[in-house]
Parts: sequence; structure tokens; C-alpha cells
Amino acid sequence: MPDLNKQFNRTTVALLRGDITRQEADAIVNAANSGLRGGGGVDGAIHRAGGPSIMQECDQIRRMEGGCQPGHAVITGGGNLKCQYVIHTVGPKYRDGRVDEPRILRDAYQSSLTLANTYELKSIAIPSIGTGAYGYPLEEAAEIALDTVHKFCQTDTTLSDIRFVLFDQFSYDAFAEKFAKLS
Ligand code: AR6
Repeated sequence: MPDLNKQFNRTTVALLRGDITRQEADAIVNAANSGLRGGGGVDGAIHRAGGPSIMQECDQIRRMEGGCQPGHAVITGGGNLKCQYVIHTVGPKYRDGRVDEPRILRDAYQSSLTLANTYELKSIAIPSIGTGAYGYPLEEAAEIALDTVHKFCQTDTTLSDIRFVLFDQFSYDAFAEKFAKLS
């Protein structure tokens, strides 16, 4: 299946299928929990592949700031990963779509991108936040993810390479369908 990409302003946005822990980028984004305590899914994979230094930094952030609220983002080093940083963000736990889930999901992407910009990063790889253990319906989540990134690219950003790394075919297809409609 081909990687898809489009140019939005000065940023190339790409979709690819794969394991985000294998990506070379300035930063990869983690779909974490508010306690920054690790878990399953992409979070588990990142801590396993990245080694213990990432959790040590998460422990420190928890002690200093109490963790990371849904919709917010924090940054650590990349440990053994092929990235300098991991940006940890927290999506909403999906209930019925009426308790602020869309805004929180949008904020999770926006906070991650803003943090990348603050660190003057050029490349970032992002998974589908919230659509695994947290249960966000995939099509709606894909639309929010891509719309947030699309709008972000209209701002003055240091990011020239934003990659969505989708783990499974369902996620890739859902993102690809929404991506085709963006211009
Ligand atoms: N690379 C890219 N995407 C992945 C990978 C990977 N290696 N592994 C899984 N995914 P989830 P959430 C996809 O559950 O819904 C954790 O326990 C996965 O197929 O990782 O935000 C945290 O600690 C799905 O499409 O994140 C939290 O407690 C997407 O990543 C909670 O889960 C998101 O699934 C967060 O849940």
C-alpha cells in the first residue's frame, strides 16, 4: 500500500502504515495516560523500545507537575529510540461524544504540535491518539486528527515533516479516506 502525502503550506503531511517506535524523526508522539505510568498499546511499545530513561523522566514530570491532563502534552528524551524526543499526550476516554471528547482529542494533537514548534523541531511522527484502549470511534478521530494538523500547517511552524504512523489497516484506511478530502 502506498504512503500518501500532501503539501500544506511549507509542511509535508504523510500517512504510512507501521510501528511508530521504528520511525526516525525529531520526535514521536505517545498516546499516554494522565499518570504517565505507561500501559499497553503504543505507550507500552514506546517504553519497551525506548528503555527506562523515558519512564524516569515521566516519573519526574509526575512529581513536579502531577502528570499530564487529557488534551495536554509533555516532552521527554527519546531514550534508545531513533528520535530525540518523545512528546506524551493524553486523549479523552471516550464515553458518548458529549462530554468534551472532540475538544480534548483536538487539544491533544494541538498541544503536541505546539510543543514540537516550541522545541523548533522539523519532523514528527504521530499515532492515532485515543482510538485504541480509550475507544474513540476511528472515523471521527481521523477527521479531527487531520483537520487539526491541516489547520496547524497554516500557521508559521518549524515542522516541515508531519507523519501519521498507523498501526493497522483499518486505521490507515480511515485516515486515508479523510486525507483524500483535504486540500
Ligand atoms: N505504532 C503505532 N501505532 C500503534 C502502535 C505502534 N507501535 N501500537 C499501537 N498502536 P492506544 P489510546 C495504535 O490504545 O486509545 C495505553 O495503555 C493502536 O492500534 O495505544 O490513546 C495508555 O497507557 C491504536 O490505533 O492509545 C493509556 O492508558 C492507536 O495506536 C491508553 O492506552 C492508539 O491506541 C491510551 O489509549
